Amino acid sequence: HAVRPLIAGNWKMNGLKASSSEFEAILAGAAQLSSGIDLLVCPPATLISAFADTLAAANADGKLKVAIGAQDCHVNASGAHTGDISAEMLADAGARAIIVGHSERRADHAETDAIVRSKAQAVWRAGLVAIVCVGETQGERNAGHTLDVVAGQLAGSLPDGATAANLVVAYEPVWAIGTGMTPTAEDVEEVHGFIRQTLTQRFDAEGAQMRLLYGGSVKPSNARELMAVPHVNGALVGGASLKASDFLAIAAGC
Ligand code: G2H
Repeated sequence: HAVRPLIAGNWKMNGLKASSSEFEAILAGAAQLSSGIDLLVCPPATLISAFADTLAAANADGKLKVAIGAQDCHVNASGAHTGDISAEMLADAGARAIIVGHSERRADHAETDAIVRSKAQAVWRAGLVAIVCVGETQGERNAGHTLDVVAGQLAGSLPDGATAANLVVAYEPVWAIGTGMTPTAEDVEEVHGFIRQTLTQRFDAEGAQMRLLYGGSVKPSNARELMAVPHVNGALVGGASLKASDFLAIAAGC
């Protein structure tokens, strides 16, 4: 059966308490969307608790298919790690999913595949869904190494025990992030088909059902084409997720 689409917004380091009005606009719009699609909003950690309260108040009947997520976590549950936040804390604040291994974390914080794998396990330990990001740089693509790079990241970053319920994989070509450039539908199809094959080989029937998101400069004007590509089961949206109308327009095109 068909894989249920997910549109996830990654707010990155954007958003203050005043941004709750944008989140309320997302909730209002979500009520008009098809019930066959899931939305996830990943604000900065400072806003998770407040957004979770807002969501709970707006969704007493459970009809809105909207959840709150986080953008990163520490590998440990607690301890002497000044400034870090654990998956358990994010779950306690109201997060239901955590992005791990975003290319900005890999680049800015030297996160290796092994670290990303440990973080994904931490996400599961807290009972949440791990959204693991992979993707090649421009140089790697130009050199023809895209599939090798993605294969290495999948092998190194995904723990054993992944299921369609606890793992989402996001393919985000690094050169397409925040640049306005996107791969062609054919290029996305090649990589997503390869990821699906790899996941199915490793995780059997679960791999066939895992959600594969495309990320990198998704906006209302290109979402419909990208979301129609085989084995694209939704999007991880950065810049365009900050505006409720754009985020909702992307979801409507899914
Ligand atoms: C890729 C994406 C969200 P943007 O990082 O994860 O960001 O849509 O701004 O390219």
